[in-house]
Amino acid sequence: MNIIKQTDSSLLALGNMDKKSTFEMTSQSKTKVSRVFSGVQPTGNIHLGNYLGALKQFVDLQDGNDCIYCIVDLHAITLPKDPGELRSSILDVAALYLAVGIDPKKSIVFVQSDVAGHAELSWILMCNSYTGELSRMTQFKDKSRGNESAPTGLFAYPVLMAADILLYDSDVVPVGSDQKQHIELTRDIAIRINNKYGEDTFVVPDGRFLKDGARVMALDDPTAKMSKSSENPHSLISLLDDEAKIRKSIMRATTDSDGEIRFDPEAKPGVSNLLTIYAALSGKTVADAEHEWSGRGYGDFKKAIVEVTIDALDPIQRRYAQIRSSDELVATLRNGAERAGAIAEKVMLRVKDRFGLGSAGAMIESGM
Ligand code: AQP
Repeated sequence: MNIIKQTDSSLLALGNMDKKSTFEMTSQSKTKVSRVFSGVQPTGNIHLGNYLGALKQFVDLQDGNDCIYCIVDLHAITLPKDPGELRSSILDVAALYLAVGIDPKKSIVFVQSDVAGHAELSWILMCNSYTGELSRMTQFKDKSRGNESAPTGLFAYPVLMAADILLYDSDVVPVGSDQKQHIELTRDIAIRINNKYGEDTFVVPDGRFLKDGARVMALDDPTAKMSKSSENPHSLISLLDDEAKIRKSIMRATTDSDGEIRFDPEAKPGVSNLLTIYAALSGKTVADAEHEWSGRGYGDFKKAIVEVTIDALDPIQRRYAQIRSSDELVATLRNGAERAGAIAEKVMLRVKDRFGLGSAGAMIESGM
């Protein structure tokens, strides 16, 4: 994996600096620090899929890496969203980030629309991506199905996601496996632009997907992924669900009629999904969980999943309640936006220079 850091540059110092050194990235193979970037949409309460596929990775990666975690509110408006609900969801997701263990002293936590570079870079990338490749994105196909007037933002949001990642010279992007196609697109766009405008225009990032938990399925339909926007509340477990809701959703989860607890996602998607959830929340491997429950009944298995889920979510919910009502939350986000904005500004200077955009390059060109 590339370990790439940028040289310091600022708009103020621009006129006095050599053009090349101002915008070049320098490879610092001495340092082991990787830049990590990821985000979650404030489109509703974070569920077990988001937690096990993405958030747990965010927390694990904090030590020894340079992590930036974003609440991607610009993505949340690709489908209509009530402004009051959006404001509240942004704070909910931010509080949940901190409650699961993201430490703002170690990681940058901020709201996407607080840093203008996301939208700005998105336009530049949009001009270097093709309608054909965007039409092939399965999430667009799923979300626009049957909608004759799907918003353009729904079509273009994978490019915004590419901008989110490339704006921070990110090396690693921890996500669930539903995002594989979008990470591939990000890499394709970065490589395409690097080939045209200079190899060091963008860092080409790698996706990071977990072996277990990368795709948690809906409890009512284990052939579809667990999703915030599901209409059936019992298809998911939100991190903020109370005990009664957790019990009800898990006890009524779809299984099958052969009564055998075995990991086989093709033949037994419901049971395999429950094994994945049980293993991830109890800190075991799926193989160990399968061994533990082999020959036993679905009823007892589901009761055990209820218990491990309640045990795992209880401390998160307690921390969440404290953080969500504290004044510190907004201060943390403001501070995060400043730190993220400083990194983004440097990358935008470099990218605009490569493309010949803006007055900064013109100032150098004219010797000012
Ligand atoms: N079911 C899942 N299993 C594992 N990982 C998942 N992720 C989402 N669903 C699962 C991962 O969570 C991170 C944040 O996702 P997001 O909120 O940005 O968008 P999403 O993937 O579209 O999630 P939802 O829950 O399905 O939201 P809606 O319904 O609003 O579209 C990502 O890393 C994602 O991979």
